[in-house]
Amino acid sequence: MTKSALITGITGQDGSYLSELLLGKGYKVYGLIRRLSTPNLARIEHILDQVELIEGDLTDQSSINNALKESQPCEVYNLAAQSFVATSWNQPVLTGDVTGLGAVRILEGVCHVCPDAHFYQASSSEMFGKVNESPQNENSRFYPRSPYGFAKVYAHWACINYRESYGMHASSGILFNHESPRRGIEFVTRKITDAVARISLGFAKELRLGNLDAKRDWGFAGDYVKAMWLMLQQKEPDDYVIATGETHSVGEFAELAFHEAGLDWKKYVSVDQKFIRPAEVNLLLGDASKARRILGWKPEVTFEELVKMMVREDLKRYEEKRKLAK
Ligand code: NAP
Ligand code: G4F
Repeated sequence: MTKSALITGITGQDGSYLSELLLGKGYKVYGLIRRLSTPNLARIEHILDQVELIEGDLTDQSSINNALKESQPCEVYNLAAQSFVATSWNQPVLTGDVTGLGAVRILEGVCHVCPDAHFYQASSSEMFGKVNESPQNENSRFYPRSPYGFAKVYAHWACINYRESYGMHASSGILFNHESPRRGIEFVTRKITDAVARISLGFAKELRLGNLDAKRDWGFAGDYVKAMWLMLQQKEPDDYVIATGETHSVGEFAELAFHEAGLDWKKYVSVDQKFIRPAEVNLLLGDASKARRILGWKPEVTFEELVKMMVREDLKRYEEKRKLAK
């Protein structure tokens, strides 16, 4: 029998990679999309004829219930969120509504409409925040440092609570930062690789960043969606840290990205106070040994390969733009 999956956040970075993965496995893929004045379908344009899109919003319970009724999914992946940490200080209530309560709305819907469906919650290493141990694993303390972080903690505990209260097959992936050429341009990795391409081709002269010393455990999004799927194939639901086990500073990322284009980063990068956050997560480093042991998951793309992949894709994009402009 053909398996079906509903993905919230299908138009986002992870939603697009997960759709490709599930289609490759023969799934019928449904995606929840919100109404926008201009559709945001660029990341799934190449598979639009293979997925079914259902209009709905994480802030609207009835549209979620309708999407679940229409898709009758075997698996539900809740990837939708206001996912940009910096914005969460400006829009804390919206972030709480979408990123926190949105998860509860989906859990409620699944619980009533399709209680046997396996559920995935996109939890985040931002929940560890001000870390008390390194590396962080599934038992490390949560100390969120932003409205995004505390909304994710709420959603994470909701997922555990629905599992324990109603026996739902609900799992959380505590994913550390994962990037790709499809990463939103506001996140630091893509902001850097986009700027490298623009500077290298003469479209820009400088790059302004915030905290260059913050350290992140950066992996490749294409590897991380495989872990999401693996979690829902297990007999028992559970929570898993997904990470590479390596950490690098923002400065190191910038140095390598500029180097890939033959440029010295120090000549172009400056610090702008505008990008310094009210509270910072200084260091993230994940221990994914549980995922390796139980799911058989491990990252395949290295940090260096990830940086190269992102720089090359951005260079290609701007080179094509330049050709078209001629
Ligand atoms: P992303 O690219 O920002 O995508 C977010 C998705 O959520 C988009 O499809 C967006 O739709 C949708 N969305 C936002 N508000 C919505 C609403 N009110 N109703 C319905 N959909 C809404 O995020 P991502 O990087 O793919 O991350 C996927 C999930 O993993 C997120 O929950 C994120 O918080 C979490 N996470 C990400 C990372 C990471 O490093 N990438 C790490 C840990 C956890 P539009 O296209 O219409 O805006
Ligand atoms: O790329 P970022 O904006 O990602 P952040 O805050 O780590 O959040 C991402 O990863 C989380 C997982 O840990 C996800 F849950 C979340 O949804 C999102 O995908 O910032 C990374 C670091 C921060 O320390 C930030 O202060 O880079 C630092 N940074 C320095 N200059 C900057 C900049 N970040 C951004 N976005 N822009 C800058 O100019």
